[in-house]
Amino acid sequence: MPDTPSPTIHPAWLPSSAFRALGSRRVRIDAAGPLADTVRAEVSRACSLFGGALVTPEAPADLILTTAPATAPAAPATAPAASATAPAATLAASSAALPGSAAALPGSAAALPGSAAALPGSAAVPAVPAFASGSGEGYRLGRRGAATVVTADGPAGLLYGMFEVVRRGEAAFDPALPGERHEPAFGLRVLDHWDNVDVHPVMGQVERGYAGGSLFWRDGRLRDDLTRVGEYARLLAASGVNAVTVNNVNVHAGETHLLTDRLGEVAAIASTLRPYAIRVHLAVNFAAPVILGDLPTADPLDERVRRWWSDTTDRVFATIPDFGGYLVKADSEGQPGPFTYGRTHADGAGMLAAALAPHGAPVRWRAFVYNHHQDWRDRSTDRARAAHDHFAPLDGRFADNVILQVKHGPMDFQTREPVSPVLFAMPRTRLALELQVTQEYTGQQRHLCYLPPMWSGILGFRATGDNAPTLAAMLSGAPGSPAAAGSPAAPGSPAAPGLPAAAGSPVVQQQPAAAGPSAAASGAGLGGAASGRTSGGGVLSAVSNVGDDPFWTGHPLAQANLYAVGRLAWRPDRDPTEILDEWITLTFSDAPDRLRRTLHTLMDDSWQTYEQYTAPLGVGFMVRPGHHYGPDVDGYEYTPWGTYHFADRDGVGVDRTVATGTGFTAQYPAPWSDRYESRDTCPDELLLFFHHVPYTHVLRSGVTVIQHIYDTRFAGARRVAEMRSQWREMADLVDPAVHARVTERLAEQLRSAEEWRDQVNTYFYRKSGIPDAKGRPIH
Ligand code: GCV
Repeated sequence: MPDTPSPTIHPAWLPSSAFRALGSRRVRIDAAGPLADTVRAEVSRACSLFGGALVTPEAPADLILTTAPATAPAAPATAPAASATAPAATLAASSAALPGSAAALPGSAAALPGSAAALPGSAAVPAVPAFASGSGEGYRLGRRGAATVVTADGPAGLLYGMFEVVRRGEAAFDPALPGERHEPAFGLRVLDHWDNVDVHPVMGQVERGYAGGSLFWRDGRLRDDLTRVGEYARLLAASGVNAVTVNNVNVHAGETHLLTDRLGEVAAIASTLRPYAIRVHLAVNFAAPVILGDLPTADPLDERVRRWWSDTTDRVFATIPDFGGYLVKADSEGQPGPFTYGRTHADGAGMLAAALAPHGAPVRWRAFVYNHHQDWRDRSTDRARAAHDHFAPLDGRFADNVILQVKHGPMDFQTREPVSPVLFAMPRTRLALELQVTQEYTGQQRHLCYLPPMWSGILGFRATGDNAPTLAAMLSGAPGSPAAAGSPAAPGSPAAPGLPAAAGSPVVQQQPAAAGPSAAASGAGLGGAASGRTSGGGVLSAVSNVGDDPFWTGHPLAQANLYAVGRLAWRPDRDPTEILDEWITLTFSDAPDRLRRTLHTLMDDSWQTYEQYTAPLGVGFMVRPGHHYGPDVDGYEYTPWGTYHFADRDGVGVDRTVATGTGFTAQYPAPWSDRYESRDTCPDELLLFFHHVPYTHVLRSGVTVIQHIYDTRFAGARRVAEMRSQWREMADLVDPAVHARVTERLAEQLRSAEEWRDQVNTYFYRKSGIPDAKGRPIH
């Protein structure tokens, strides 16, 4: 069936108007190669709209985009101003380094970053894994004479620097623009798509997708028209993402063939993404040698199986020379894995790592492994413990190009969870943090829920004490980075509304005072060292929230979540409110103050609002089984999935203490093991995650657990009603289509919030028999 023509596609954070400042200037591009061509095309499109011009090296320029010679020393902070009219050396970037060009990429392993030669056999982890690092992504931004100059480390940096100029608008041309060095904190910034090629009978085209069909696949095959994929690449590059996984981690039978006979479809996507420096990754089926290879086994230690993976991987790279790597979900929720053969996950991952190593590419191996055949009566089995129990003992046994990808919390992308202890338990293993942009448990893009405040708390968590490095610094291999120096909040923070920041809790350390849009990225000047950051290490992955919906994300305001992932991957210590502000400026260019203020009012605290009317105090789930939308307090309580809240007539919560519970608290290093162990020091917002407490337990806020449940449910639903009225007032300031879609979503959010309020309140009223102290109606 041919693709149906798409309705007008929303430009998201790249409307033409965002290019006004750049497009009205004289712009010189001193670089060559495919990515420079992309930049040239962007600039010339902008200039044709706004009257500027691409100029020759001899002509005066307002903006110079140039690629620094690889061997050149960093320009000093106080470099004497050079004439903007002086011809800069036109640098033909080395084709071997051009991620934008398949043709330019040699098949030879030696020429690819992170080639096998660079992979030490030892288990010790170098600070910056070469294969995780996009090459030449950094750039310097500053003034030279009368011109603004972007001096990029390489072709990708040129692209990122150009988008930085777009973001800054007129401010990029301020004669007082300070010199700044920009580099991504995370080298690999990847969006994982849980897109199925064949429409799955239960999960549909996109598993946990809330924005229509897949951008890539439709009814069992690659879409005919990949224009939209190209637009997506452009948006992602402008936010700072550099890789995309094109299929679901649950790799079904049809999708397994993408690795071999359907590889051409993946190559077509790769070609479409490449002009924006985005590489493709593929989720692969551990049992592929059996399904595709006519082998009787997928045993990772069997020579035939290893050869099959090695030959197959060689063919992948022969077809897609800049292929990014594999992603694997093994022995999890029914997926095949090494346990079938009595092998470990280090054995399984090691087999794929060996196949990928000659090509300098990694396998991301997911740590989401747990028993989904539990019995709620068995209190000794705790799903929260599972990833640590499985993987921590394997630390040091993973090959050097294995990246263990860990969900941010120990359960499953709940609205509030502590940070997964696996992230601190494996110092000799490369680890990736996995976030979920698609709002599976956070309102499914029908509810407005701006997630970066949650992500900032995770990235800023200091596992071994208040002065320890942040998680972001640990993962990005930059303990001395600005990310390590100032932290936003820790897990369980910012404090949930109604809960004060507790003394001795992980809650809230302020951003460094100077954390303006460019503060931490700014060094004392232009020098790379001045930034204080060793960049390029580490991996930040996130499950995409995009589909073929005209607004990309179903809820137009959910675009902000997608935008923010890339921005946080560059600067994990950015204030989420600033990122939101930046997104507003781009998306609603020329937004009057009234609109900007209202968007902040609606979005800044929307995650906490969502938390207020859904499952309380970190206990999680309470959603309808299967699709996970809407309330069902006991929906998962007696199922085998291990997601229990254990509410009874006396109390609620999961006892995960060492003293009397599952012992999960011991998986954390001190001081968190101790803080979580005690009810007195456990942050209130995570209390029910770690403790089973009576309804009359008094929180730090001074109210009882039961009263907190009532108060926050009422407050959350009331807040959504206010949000709806506030948005109504914006009708004259917003594109009618956007206004209508958000209006419709807010109506559903209010209906759902009231349903949550009533179901949760009535459930706990009936269990506890304790009435609301304020006498409000409980339905
Ligand atoms: C892709 C949760 C989701 C599943 C998802 C799984 C995972 O369990 O509900 O849809 O599967 O996480 O992350 O693998």
